[in-house]
Amino acid sequence: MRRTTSFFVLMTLFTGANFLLFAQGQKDKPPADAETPIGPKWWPSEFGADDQRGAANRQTPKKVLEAKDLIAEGKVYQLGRVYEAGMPVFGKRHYSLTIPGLPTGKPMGKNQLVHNDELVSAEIGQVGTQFDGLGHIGVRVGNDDLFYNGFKLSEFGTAYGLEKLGVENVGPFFTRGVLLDVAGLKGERSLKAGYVITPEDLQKALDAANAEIRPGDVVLIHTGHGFWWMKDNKTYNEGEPGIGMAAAKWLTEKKICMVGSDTWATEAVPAEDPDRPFPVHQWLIVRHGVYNLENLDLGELAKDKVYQFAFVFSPLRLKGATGSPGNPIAVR
Ligand code: UVW
Repeated sequence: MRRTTSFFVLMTLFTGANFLLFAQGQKDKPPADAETPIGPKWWPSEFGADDQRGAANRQTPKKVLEAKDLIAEGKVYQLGRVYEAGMPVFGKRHYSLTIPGLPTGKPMGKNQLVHNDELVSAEIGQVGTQFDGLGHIGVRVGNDDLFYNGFKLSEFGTAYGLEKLGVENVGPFFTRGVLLDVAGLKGERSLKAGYVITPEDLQKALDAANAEIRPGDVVLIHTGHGFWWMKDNKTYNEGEPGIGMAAAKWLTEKKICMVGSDTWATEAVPAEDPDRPFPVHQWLIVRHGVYNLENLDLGELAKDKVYQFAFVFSPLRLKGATGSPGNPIAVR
């Protein structure tokens, strides 16, 4: 009798635990009758039905002055990676720089001036340190690919660039930056690939930094995964630690303008739900117009425990492009 009772108690606990795990996995999934594969429609944007700048609208003169107040020593940190052949890239993207002719321009005039020009071929906004613009990520809904503000790719996409949401619309960022050192918090050099950073991790890192996040800030997340960049590109590319959906929601509730990380996607890979790749990209970029800055070098900032700083980055004004390369800086 006692054995039978224990069996039922165990079965009940097992079923209950399974249900909880299932419920946890399901909670971020849109219901089967949702309007789109990522839930209810997300437009018009809070910045207006015609808006093309998303959270860049949170860049104001006030943010510049708040950022200026964080500069105490004048020390500048370069957060951009070197663009070079052989750097890790996503999928079949490529990067090549050549200098045809060498010198490209043969001697000119009595002063015999020579010059070199490089020819770069790459998915220029989507390799190396890269700023994901609002034309980068969308959602297929029926026969349409819908982007930020519900704009349809069929109406703004051309073979020579995007006629809406191009990165030339974004403008510069000069704002408060906050570093959340989750690797440091966990006492690890680098978090494991697939580790899903939670809101609790972010809150603890924020508390440890004795910092706060304000609307219009840029939040950079140090996972330590950048350690592998150009040391072991296979490991770097195979997967990565990063934020999950709950942490993404935590960030967008704070009305930040951009999140970035020392990884190639900022979000956990493999994703929490294997049937839903890169859901955080869609949450940030498509639904909220919040930008994503990838493949950053955050090692020095983390080593020096610089948790609040002035963040400066001006995406290249590449008309119709999906993103921008560049060298963002942190100044303290
Ligand atoms: C994709 O484009 C899927 O990823 P990323 O923005 O990380 O390059």
